[in-house]
Amino acid sequence: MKKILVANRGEIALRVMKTARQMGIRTVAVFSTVDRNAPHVKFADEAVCIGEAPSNQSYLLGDKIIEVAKELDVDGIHPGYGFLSENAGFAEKVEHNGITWIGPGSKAIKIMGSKLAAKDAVKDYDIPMVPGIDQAITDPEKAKKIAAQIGFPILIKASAGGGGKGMRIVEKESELEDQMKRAISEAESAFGDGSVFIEKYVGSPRHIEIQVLADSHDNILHLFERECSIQRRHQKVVEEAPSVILDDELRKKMGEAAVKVARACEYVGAGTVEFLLDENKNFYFLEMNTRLQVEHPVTELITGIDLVEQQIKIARGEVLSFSQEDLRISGHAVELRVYAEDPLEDFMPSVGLLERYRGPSGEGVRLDDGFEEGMEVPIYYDPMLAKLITYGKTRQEAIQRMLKAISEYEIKGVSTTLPFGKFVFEHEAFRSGDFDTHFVKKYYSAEKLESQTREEAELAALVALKQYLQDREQLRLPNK
Ligand code: MV4
Repeated sequence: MKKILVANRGEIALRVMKTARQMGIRTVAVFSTVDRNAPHVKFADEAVCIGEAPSNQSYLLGDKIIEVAKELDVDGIHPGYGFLSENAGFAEKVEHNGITWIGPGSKAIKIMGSKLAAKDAVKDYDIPMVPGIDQAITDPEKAKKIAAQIGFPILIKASAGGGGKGMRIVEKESELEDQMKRAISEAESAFGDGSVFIEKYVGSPRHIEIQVLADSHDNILHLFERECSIQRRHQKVVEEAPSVILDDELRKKMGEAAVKVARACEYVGAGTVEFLLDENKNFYFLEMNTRLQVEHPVTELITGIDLVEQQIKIARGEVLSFSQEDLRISGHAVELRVYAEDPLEDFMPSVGLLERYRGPSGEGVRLDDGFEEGMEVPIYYDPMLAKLITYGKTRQEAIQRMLKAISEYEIKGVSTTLPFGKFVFEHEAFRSGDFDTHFVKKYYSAEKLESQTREEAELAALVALKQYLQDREQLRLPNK
């Protein structure tokens, strides 16, 4: 493989190209008109404009991207995350055009794109699932019978849904029929597929996901877990590895279950198997993400494995060069997603000019970003500016380094979630490890952040005043 096209933008496009270059592979960027001066375009060996700013006129134009790849004699296409990364049709077309798809087979993408198909695929593999049904349901009377069996509250989910879209909690039977009708029509209009199903609602779960790697020679490994419970409206904000809640025994069990899920869909490449973990540490398979995830760096830091390098090697048909026994967790990593959003204004996107942009650096600090000072943050794409990742020998050290890095990060011109990140990493519930997916809803408010910031400013002013008075004493400055 001599040349790779990265069908993406921002930090992940850069991230992929950096590994490709290290491997001696040439890189091709594609870009939209607003991204013409973006870092991923400057970094690439070659770059081609593929259209206007809106994604559906550029980064989602699969045929156009394949055309560019063929013109430039590209050997492989890496899709990053989002955009075309989980589009089975695109993966297929890439391969049909004689280009290597750096991702899983289209069959696995298709299966995991449907929650019901995923349940069906794994049903003979002895994988724990939330009590519920594995068939689409439309008849409210039948739904009532099933709900009575599994017990309220229940959750109605859309088979084609993802990221929490189309989910409805039903507390009691009298609400069921109405909620089901709404769920079906919502799923119909949002995904063009009205299939919904029912599960027992797990009230206070943690969200734990397992990284897997599978080569095309039937070897499947797991690279342990990531704790992703700190999220806001299904948008992850803080991730870490390992999770404080797993012991070696549970880690092994969940890792083995994840490997079975990958086996069930004949997975090849890097993938993530999502689980819910309830208060009694029972785990349940939720879904599988058939792409490289945003939060992959925390896994890289604790395992020492470059996941993009592995993706490329697997796509080249190589055999994994290590086994499960070779893998160890070393140290602890935490990640903060830095969004151009205002945490004091209900996380409203805050686009504009990056008047000042200086990232932190130092021991145990990794910054994956795709912006530079003087750049405009475009309104057309995800508002994530950067991922700040810190590593330490212990969780405590990783968190300390994170707080220091947050304080050194200089961003002016747009509001960011940096102060929100500081709130999370300083919070007692986070530090003690006693939290679930309701952390943000339960503990965070703009008022709290504001008063915390005000108190700190007052304290800083007092410290400065004290120092000033002390200095004046010691210097014996003339008073009048
Ligand atoms: C659940 C659940 C509770 N019980 N399923 C949300 C996104 C989708 N991937 C699955 N999700 C959930 N499924 C049952 N049976 C709670 C969630 C959920 C959640 C899961 C992971 C991370 C954050 C979440 C936030 C709210 C709800």
